[in-house]
Amino acid sequence: MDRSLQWDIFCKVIDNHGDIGVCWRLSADLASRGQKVRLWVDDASALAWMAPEGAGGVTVLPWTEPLGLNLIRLESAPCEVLVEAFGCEAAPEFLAACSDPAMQEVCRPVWINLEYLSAESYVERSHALPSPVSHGPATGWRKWFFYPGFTGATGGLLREPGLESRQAAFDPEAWLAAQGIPARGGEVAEQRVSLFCYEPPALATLLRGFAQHGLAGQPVRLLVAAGRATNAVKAVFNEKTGLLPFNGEQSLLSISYLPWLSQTDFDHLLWACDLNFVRGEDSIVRALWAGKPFVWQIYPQGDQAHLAKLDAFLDMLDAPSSLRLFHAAWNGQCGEVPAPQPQAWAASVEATRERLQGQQDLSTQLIAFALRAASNQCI
Ligand code: TRH
Repeated sequence: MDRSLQWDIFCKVIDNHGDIGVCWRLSADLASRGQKVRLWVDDASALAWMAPEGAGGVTVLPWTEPLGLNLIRLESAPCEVLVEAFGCEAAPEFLAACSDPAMQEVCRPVWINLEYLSAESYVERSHALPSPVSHGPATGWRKWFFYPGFTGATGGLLREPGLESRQAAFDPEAWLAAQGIPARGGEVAEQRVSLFCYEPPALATLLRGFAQHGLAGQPVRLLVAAGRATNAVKAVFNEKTGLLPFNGEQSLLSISYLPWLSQTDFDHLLWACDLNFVRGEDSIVRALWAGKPFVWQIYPQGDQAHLAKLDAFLDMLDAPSSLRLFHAAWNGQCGEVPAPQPQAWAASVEATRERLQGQQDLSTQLIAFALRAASNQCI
């Protein structure tokens, strides 16, 4: 890219880790491509484990109300691209400062609303559309709606340069040993399964199945993510329904509980496993890039809108019927929980990954879009 822009990304943490997860990944990716990024976030606590080393070129600032002294930063480096993540509305005093000729003498920033990820068809129709702003200090400006997505007519997916070569050079055994995870021993090699989920109703059945039958007959090492996934698994074992059948010595299931990992190590986890259970918006994309069979627990919405989103995603994946059936059970749409069949699921994941790798990634598209729009705004 030929010009470095000053980006201001606004992020409100609603719940879980997807908001800050996506915003951090985007900020770090933009900065690695020579862009300057200020990330304004109302709760940065998760960054302590997600990105303990920070990233050169990214300044994290507290999104307090009002924004206070940090606004002064605009004087020396005016905002050129304003990104509101997931429909959050940037602070009005920030907009006021951007429209104040004393602070922002160059030109008004390109204003982008970065939307949620979906494979639904409305995404192509809505991507990159402008909307006039009709109230507040920025009345008369334009806001652009930028949709990530899975086709060439969308904004694409976050994919850092060099991701593929890092994955090709990755040594899973060394990484797992460094995490204190026992090597695949025994006569029959263990299948490694990662688990990042909310509280799926099918969890107890899945665990029982692993304990009794393993995964395709092989023993299972379950690597459980910190937080809700760990609590959900422990809750299954703590149930007062009596001893669960998989507590016996014959169990084919071994469990390792993980600490919070950095985003980089979270990728390593997905690369090291034979089957990945992921959830939400960011980890589904990482599971795609990992290229291993996966199951997605979609973030549930009150109006059930997530079910159409899940269907569209499975269509995009060209998922075989056993994978669709498993998703229905895992996302609480039906009671019967079939056994996971990663071997039958691998081909659709690999084909999708290859197709998506041929698509322009989100940061490349965002930068090109912002540069184009910025040159028009200054005319
Ligand atoms: O945490 P999530 O469920 O976030 C959700 C969803 O994004 C949902 O769509 C959104 O509407 C809601 O937030 C507000 O799942 P997600 O999106 O995968 O985010 C988790 C992030 O945490 C991701 O960036 C990976 C990161 N992570 C680590 O870095 N280390 C870890 O150990 C774990 C478990 C996760």
